[in-house]
Amino acid sequence: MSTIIDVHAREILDSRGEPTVEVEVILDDGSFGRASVPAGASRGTHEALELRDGDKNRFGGMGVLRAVDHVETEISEALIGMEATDQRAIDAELISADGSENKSNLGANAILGASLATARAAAKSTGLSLYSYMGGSNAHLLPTPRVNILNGGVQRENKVDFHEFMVIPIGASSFMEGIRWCSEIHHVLHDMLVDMGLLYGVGDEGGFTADITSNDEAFGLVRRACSEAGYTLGEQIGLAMDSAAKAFYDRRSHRYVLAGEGGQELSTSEMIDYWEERTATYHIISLEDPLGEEDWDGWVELTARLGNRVQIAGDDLFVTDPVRLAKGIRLKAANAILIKLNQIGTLTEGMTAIELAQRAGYGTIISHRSGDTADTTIADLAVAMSAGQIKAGGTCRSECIGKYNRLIRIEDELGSSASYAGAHVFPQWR
Ligand code: 2PG
Ligand code: MG
Repeated sequence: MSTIIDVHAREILDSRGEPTVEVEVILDDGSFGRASVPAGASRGTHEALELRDGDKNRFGGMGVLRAVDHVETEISEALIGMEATDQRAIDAELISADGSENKSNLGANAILGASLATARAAAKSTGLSLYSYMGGSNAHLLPTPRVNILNGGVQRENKVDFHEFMVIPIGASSFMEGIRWCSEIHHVLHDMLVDMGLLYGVGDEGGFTADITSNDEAFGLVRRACSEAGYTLGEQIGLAMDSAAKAFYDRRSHRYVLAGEGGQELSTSEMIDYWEERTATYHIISLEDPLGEEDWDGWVELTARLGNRVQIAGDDLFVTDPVRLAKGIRLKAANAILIKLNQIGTLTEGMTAIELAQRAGYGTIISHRSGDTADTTIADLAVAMSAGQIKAGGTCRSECIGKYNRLIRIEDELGSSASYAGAHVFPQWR
């Protein structure tokens, strides 16, 4: 048993060079925990509030000094003296110190930093690896990664409507083998794009950005990269999409407007037809945010039509919120959820969302954000909760690689006790 004796915070930079919150927690036995908080760019409307200073003279208004100050005052006062291993009590205290619906008083960035730094200090104090501290002695399941390979959507410099094209090594026998396959495909796609004169560079999540003029061209390039790398689509590799449909949904006309389809404007049912066709043609085994975040009827229809063969994951739809997830479960909207701790603000609430999803038979995907840091907590969380899937960006850029490397180390540490989730977490597809 060790109590918190000190809580500190500072502003550091994230992978986009924007400021973010880093928190350090010290316990009376000398244990130390540090955590930093990521930031999204394509965000759900219902996410918890990320507190920014708005002072245009610093970081163009993106500074987080107010959040840092909240950690050093209100949060520190609330947590000092508390037992660090009592994570539920810690998080309950953080939620009550904030007192708002969406963490808007102290800021979800301040709160999450404190929540995770406490978990890290507590794990240190117990002498356990973070995943086994959070998940117990049976934590052994390495997640199947969904690895970003090509970017479009709001980050695009091209006509590709969809935010992320991902490859999933369903047929690998270990996490390490799976990540190797993805890295090989990444390099093949790189060379293809260079040869074709299409490469712009790498996007925020580690996938390539390229001079591509239609969505089908993008699907085709990814498919070709997989086969040129020597992998069979639908057997060894499945494709996954995060279309982040909010970005191309016109709220006034209720139409999906696709630049990469010659400007076509599709109704919800036509958008579902589109996904039905593309999932079959390109071996897409998982669709994330295929429809807008308030198109609940559309999600229900899509799940009824495709949900028996495709994983349908809500990110902006659910925003890691157990309340929105419960609505989805009731309506039979989607069959999987993205878990992003900063969408909800505490470790406990994130774990609650995971448990609720698992009890309802929904898949769980632990996810990074497009602005991230070297913090690798999500890798441990994926193993701790037997989540079965992780999304941490491409196989390049240190903030992405750090999470995959952490999983490589966990797999190594677990030795013969480790299992790889592989295709088992896609029951719809098998
Ligand atoms: C997503 C994420 C991560 P962002 O939409 O799933 O790729 O992007 O962090 O910008 O929301
Ligand atoms: Mg998403």
